[in-house]
Amino acid sequence: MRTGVERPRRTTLEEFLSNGDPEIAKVYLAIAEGATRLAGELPFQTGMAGGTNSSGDAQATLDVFSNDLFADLLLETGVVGEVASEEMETSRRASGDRDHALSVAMDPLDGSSNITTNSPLGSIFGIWRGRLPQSGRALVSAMFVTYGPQLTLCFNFGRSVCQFVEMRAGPQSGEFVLAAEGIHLPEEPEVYGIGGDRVKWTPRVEEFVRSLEARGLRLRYGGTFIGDYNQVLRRGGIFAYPELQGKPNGKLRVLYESAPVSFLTELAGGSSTTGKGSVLDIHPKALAETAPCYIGSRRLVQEIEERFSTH
Ligand code: AFP
Repeated sequence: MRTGVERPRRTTLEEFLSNGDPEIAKVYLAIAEGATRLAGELPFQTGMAGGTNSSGDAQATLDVFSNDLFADLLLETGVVGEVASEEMETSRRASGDRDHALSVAMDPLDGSSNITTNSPLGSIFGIWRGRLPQSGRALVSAMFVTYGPQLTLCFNFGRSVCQFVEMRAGPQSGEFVLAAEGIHLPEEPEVYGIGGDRVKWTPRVEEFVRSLEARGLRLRYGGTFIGDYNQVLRRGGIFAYPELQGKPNGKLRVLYESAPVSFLTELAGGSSTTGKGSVLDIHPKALAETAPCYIGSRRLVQEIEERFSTH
């Protein structure tokens, strides 16, 4: 079918990255290749693998597939010395002395309980120089992938947060092309998404959420961090996986999930907190360490800290 609309050629990921750090470019391109291959596997891999990951979550076959796919592609770049993953107990390392190489911490498939329902999925990558674990402040770069109606990559290029989308038709079909750069998280909040069972929220979290509702923010929660967070990034508001009763450190892993996303959030003009200070200031002692996180529009994040300091 002809659309009748003139579609100008758009900047490809390779062209765009050729103006930046060549090592980071190799990592980003490896992730882009993995994302395309993983998206192609979605209709085929729908079962459970039978094992559990480092946090005790049941693994889907796609969790195992995506972990091996991205770990292999990243180590094959020759610039990555260590890959740590939510799906592995210990990190995988390249041979030789690679202490000053790049290290990548990843959640290769975020939201795997959404595979069977065809809801958005994600992948998250934090890139550091030197051995892991390190704090989010030491991040060099970060990227996340959304597998939704569109396959997108969101990452920092220097201090600019950019989005690329995979074309599925037309002369650039199969290529990632520039969709947005200099993304700014709107200060005026529109949406919120808070994880965990509401009955387990602490009174101060419950009170904060009630105040968001009273201000007319719209609830957006689908159970995939990246899908829910991406709405906050583009529409303004807050995503949280809060402290829970009996689970004061929440659920999300600092290295694999909350630090990379907090890093991109700050570059986009937003901020993050654990309730006491920025997620980026946590120095995790273990790869799979968790912490509560509240990420989004700067004013709401500051409000959380103010409310929690008196509560
Ligand atoms: P799964 O990968 O097991 O689906 O977990 C996804 C996740 O880590 C994160 O993406 C969500 O924000 C969070 O869990 C949802 O958890 P709750 O169901 O407890 O809200």
